[in-house]
Amino acid sequence: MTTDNKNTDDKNVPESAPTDETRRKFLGATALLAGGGMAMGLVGCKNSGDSASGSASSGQSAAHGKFEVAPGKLDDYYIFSSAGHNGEVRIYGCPSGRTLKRIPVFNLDPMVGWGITNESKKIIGTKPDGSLKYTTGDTHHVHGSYTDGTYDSKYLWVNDKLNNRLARIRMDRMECDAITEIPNVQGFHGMFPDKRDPVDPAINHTTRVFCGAEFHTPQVNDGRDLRNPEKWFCLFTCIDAESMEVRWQVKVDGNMDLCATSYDGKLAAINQYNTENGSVLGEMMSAEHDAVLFINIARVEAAIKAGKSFTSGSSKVPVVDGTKKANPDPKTSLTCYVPIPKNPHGVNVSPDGKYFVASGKLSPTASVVETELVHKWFAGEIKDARECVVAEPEIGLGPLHTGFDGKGNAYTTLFLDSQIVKWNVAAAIAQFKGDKTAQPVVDRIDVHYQPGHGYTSMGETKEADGKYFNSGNKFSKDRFLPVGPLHSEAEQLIDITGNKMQLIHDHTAYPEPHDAIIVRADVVKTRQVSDMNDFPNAVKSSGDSRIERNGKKVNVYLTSEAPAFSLDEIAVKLGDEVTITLTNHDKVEDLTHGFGIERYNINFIVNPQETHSVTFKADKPGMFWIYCTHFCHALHLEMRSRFIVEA
Ligand code: CUK
Ligand code: CUA
Ligand code: CA
Repeated sequence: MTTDNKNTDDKNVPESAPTDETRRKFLGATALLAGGGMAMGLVGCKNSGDSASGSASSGQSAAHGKFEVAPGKLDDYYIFSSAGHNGEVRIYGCPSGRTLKRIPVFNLDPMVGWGITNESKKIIGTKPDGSLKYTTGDTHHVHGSYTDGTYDSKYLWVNDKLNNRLARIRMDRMECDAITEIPNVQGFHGMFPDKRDPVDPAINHTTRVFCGAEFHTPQVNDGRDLRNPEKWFCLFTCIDAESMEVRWQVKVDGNMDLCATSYDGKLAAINQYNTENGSVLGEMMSAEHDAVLFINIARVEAAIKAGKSFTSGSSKVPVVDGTKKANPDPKTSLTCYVPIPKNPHGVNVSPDGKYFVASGKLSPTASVVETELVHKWFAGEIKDARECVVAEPEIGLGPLHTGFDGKGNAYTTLFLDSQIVKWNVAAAIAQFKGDKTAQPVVDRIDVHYQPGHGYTSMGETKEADGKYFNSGNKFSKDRFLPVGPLHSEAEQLIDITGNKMQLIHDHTAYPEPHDAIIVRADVVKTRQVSDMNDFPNAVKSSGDSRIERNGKKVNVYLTSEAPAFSLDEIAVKLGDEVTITLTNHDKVEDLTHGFGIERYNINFIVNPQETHSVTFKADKPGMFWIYCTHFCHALHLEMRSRFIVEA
């Protein structure tokens, strides 16, 4: 129990949690059960001690009060988090852990009308009959656009592992504005934007987004090779950051899990846990080493320019061959496969750009790959790609993801040990070189329980500031009030400013977040009131309110201004196809109106100066109240209109 940071001024904060020991024992006894049938889970939770660090610091911290964000005060950081199979992106405040916003992306959300309005349906994509092509997704990784090695507050991107799409969120509005489906892949998991152009140093911002794919599939997946895994393969994909069009793909050996990019813009790296190309568990765990795959971006684009590409199926996207067989000479190779033990997970870049770190997952090690040596391998100056590994410290069981503090330390989540381990990269390199006195592990802290991702404040940028580490835990068990079989997820915020890590607090998260980034609040510039001109279908004045008929198609134009809609009645005929376009004329920040039609399943909002539209069939005769669903005014309840459908 570390209490050197305790705030004795705050009497509300307990100095220690009396139940802490109980909790750890509880975990020890139940870890086997929690692991269920998972082979990894059976290893359970070692009550780890390390000669370099003594026993792990644990449980509650008296540091909590120091980080309290008092009422009326604002957080110092945003956390942009994926939501897993809920399909959305979430924004938390840091250090408070307060949920600030949920951004619907691949899911449906009646609060904002995502998947209901015509504008959102167009972004999600529709079938010829106008219904949504997909209504569900699985988000894992959120990353921001870069300028000069740090966030520029323009875009966020997030992957959909389920339906293999990349979505973009514009950060001024914190809304999804584009979604691209990737051809010929399944299990699109890792995603990372580039940080600058690989050839033109003047382009120092993100212009590409890279996407890995975990699952091997038949190429083309049209019914051929259904049970011939030897013919299946994975494609690495590059998507244009602005147009969101797929630029190119690379055929690779093995699979692709997480993704990271170098600060010089030249490399994308992906950890591979299935270099065996196995299709069942035993096959995927058979090799001692898998790999971190490095893609040489400039060479891939040159090969495509030179016409050395092919296409697959109905996709027009150029594909080049990045397999080992097709690239025997490092000096011209599109790819470099650096051997890493064993079924590695995660790959993260140190803020100085010098190292890529991948965790062993089934090996208790983290592997440090030096960027410069990868460049040397591509230059033909190194024979064996394994020589790019400059450290491989033993850090604990089930290592997954690593964050950095910008001071030379790495923080890795240990899924099986239920710990975060802090280790020093330089010490790990010295140890690897043979220095027996070097002790890479600096500190350990217990988390509750079994962390997946962990990430540091600004840690994916050159401005990593070493203030916070957030641990995204996969099991919460006894940490919160029970709410039935589906538990809340637990995220734990850790103070990493000192030599020893200090737990600040737990906050809940609706299942189930994966990765997130912690972004300094001053970096983020949002626009709080829209410009009516940004909406091409805006109803510019309440005087423009009208109902237009064109055969069976009826167009309704109206406005909202608290506490009234501009039309008291919207009358159509049974069987009409009705499009309602609503512009909110209120200019006051936060003055949002909702638009719901009783029994017609229509429900969306318009924020100040925004326009949205819905199209539906008037298939029930009668009088249906339209009402404002979003509390806006003392006369909010009176803010109504009527939808009349004449038989
Ligand atoms: S993966 Cu979740 S623990 Cu989808 Cu980022 Cu590593
Ligand atoms: Cu408008 Cu409530
Ligand atoms: Ca493997």
